[in-house]
Amino acid sequence: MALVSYELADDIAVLTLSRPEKRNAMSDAMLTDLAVAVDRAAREAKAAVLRGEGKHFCAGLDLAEHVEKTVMQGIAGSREWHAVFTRIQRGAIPYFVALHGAVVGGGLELAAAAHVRVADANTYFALPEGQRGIFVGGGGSVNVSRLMGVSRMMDLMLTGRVLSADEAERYGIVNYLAEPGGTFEKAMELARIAARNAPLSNYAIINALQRIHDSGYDEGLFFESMIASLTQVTPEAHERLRAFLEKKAARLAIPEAES
Ligand code: 1HE
Repeated sequence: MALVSYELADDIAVLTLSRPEKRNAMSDAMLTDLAVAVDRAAREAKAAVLRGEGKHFCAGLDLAEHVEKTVMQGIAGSREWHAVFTRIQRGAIPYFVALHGAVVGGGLELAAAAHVRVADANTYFALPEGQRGIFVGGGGSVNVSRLMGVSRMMDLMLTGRVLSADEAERYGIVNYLAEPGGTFEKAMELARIAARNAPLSNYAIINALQRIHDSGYDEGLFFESMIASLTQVTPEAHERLRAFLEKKAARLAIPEAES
């Protein structure tokens, strides 16, 4: 049985970490199953939702598999996480992650590789690598620090502090706080919205923005102009721009002002 189950619902791939008895701890076999599901989603879906079965999203690296490893085995394992998570982060479609319960260690690294994170009040976050005598290895030093900042990440790793969902929202980890138990529905709603975008726009958003941010000012602007032009010349863009001018496009959903 796959440790990551896969369903396709109206162009949305739903990937579920399915090892609840071990709190969805990421074993080598589960990482392999995740890669298979991610590659399938890239072929057939327009957006994806990632979630965890049971009480928690993910308890991080399967520590049972990592008691005795050589340095080279450790490096190879970490590079495998990077390879799979990169297929999410810089792949073909946007990922919305529905969080609940523990989002710990490698679980937070996985959530940080997705594009939009939804949590509820019962979700909590931690990086207990220091307590376990190890270090982040699933891209966290790059991706988690980008979201929350290096100083906050150091604090979490040094102290093992557990962040609440509210704090995680303030830290830039959480994009949306849903009703308790409602993170999957919220993530699906967001994925359906994104799936209606032009695929090339979505591809540019998930692949170009971070690269531009990482590059110099001049290179960033140059790169942006190329992508802007590339998206504009597609028939899909012509059709969408014309629909707006002919007043056939959906209007912006402007939030009502609070009285
Ligand atoms: C595990 C793991 C795991 C649970 N590897 N087996 N991650 C951590 O340091 C977090 C470790 N886990 C926990 O702190 C807790 O399990 C939770 C707070 C997430 C959940 O608590 P709870 O009470 O719901 O579950 P539990 O009773 O602690 O665990 C249930 C079973 O899952 C139990 O196994 P059992 O055979 O005794 O039933 C646990 O041993 C097992 N389990 N978490 C292996 N992580 C790429 S580098 C990334 C580096 C990291 O991720 S470091 C952080 C690792």
